[in-house]
Amino acid sequence: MRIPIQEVTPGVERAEITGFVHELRDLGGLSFLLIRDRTGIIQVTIPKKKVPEAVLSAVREVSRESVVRVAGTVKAIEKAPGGRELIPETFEIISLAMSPLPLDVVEKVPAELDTRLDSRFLDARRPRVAAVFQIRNACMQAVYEHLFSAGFIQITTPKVVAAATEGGTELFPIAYFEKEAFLNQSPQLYKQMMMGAGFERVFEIGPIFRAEEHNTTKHLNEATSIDVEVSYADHHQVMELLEEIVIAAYRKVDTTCRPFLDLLEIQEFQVPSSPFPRLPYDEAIGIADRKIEEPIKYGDDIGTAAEKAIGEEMGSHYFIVDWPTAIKPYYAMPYQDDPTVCKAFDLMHPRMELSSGSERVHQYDLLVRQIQSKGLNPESFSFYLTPFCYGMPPHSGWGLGAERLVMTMLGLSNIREAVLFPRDRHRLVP
Ligand code: AMO
Repeated sequence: MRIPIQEVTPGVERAEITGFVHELRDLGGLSFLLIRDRTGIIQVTIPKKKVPEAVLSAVREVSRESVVRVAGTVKAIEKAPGGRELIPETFEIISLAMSPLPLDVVEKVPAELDTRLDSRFLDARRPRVAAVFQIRNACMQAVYEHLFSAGFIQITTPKVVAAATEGGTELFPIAYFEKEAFLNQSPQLYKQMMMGAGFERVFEIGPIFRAEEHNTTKHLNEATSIDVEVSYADHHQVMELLEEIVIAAYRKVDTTCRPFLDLLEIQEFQVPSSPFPRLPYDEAIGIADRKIEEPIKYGDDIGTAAEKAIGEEMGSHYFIVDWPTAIKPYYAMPYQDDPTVCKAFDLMHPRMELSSGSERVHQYDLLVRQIQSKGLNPESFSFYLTPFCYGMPPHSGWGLGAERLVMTMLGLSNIREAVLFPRDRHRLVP
């Protein structure tokens, strides 16, 4: 019976393993193969005079990255990876790999990201690449655990929709029978409607689609958003929840992903500590104004240069709070004493924005006015607005980009490294 390579320890007598041929070396009387499965690598040593002829002919035929099954005796040997080797009695080629490979899995030949993404299935066989996705998995596990244990209900909302969420731009139109339809930018309207349904605490982890034209290292056209909405909570309370979730993800990686962090050569992995500073928007603009060349003033969006300058000053995770109402979406709740400022926040990593959220407008009349003030037509939002007429609890929430969380956590230079099959301006395949 096949066992994971990691479980073949020097104390085991016999083992059967399956995996990919990582490396092949022929030294005359001896052949060495490294076999890799998702748990590790083992050396298979073939003393040509001592193994059956069938083993020898299979080894002569096999190529790198073929899938094989090997069974034999285990010997402790210091020099081999894991301090053991396998001497085969049987060697079966399950699936022969063609040569040459489109991509070198052992990374002796460096490859451009584009080439790697074209052959992602091979790229992801690289332990260092697989490590990123193991870590992403640990992050998502931490998020699920935290939300489920806090009593959240996971929901699934439509990705094919009739209207924009965040305003009229950045939408992908799709063919939907005889109707006009789009890919959803955010579950925003649906998660808010579920507050109207009395669910009180919902979350959704799913794709969001943004038709951003520019190709950057931190934008995808299809991203994964961790979306949360909470009734009877104000913006402070959901900021605390967001902080806890980010810390829970870091902590999970810190405690369960050491070998993967080692593969990525991340020696110093720091779990951020709470509370994250709350930096008012006007102070953030002040910092940017002092540090960057291009002019920036109150009411402007915080662009990449400003984001970088403020991030350098802050040094670790922080929130930008109290945004001008004019530059946040219509659903963000204005302060009563100064409606030009709203209860919206962005969670920032020093490198970039990770999340935005707010306390929401839950009063029908105010919401309609805010939609109009953004130059949008309330009629196209009637399905969303109706629940606000029949008893809507006050509520708050946020959306956190899963890829940006992983990218900033691991110091990846390009967001595409944190997605298996990224979608960008030029990439629709694989
Ligand atoms: P926002 O549009 O700021 O807010 O998106 C929330 C978070 O999602 C991630 N994100 C992206 N990641 C990669 N590529 C993209 N093109 C991209 N767009 C967004 C970011 C961002 O911070 N409805 C609100 C959330 C809310 O208020 O609940 C929203 O969608 O990490």
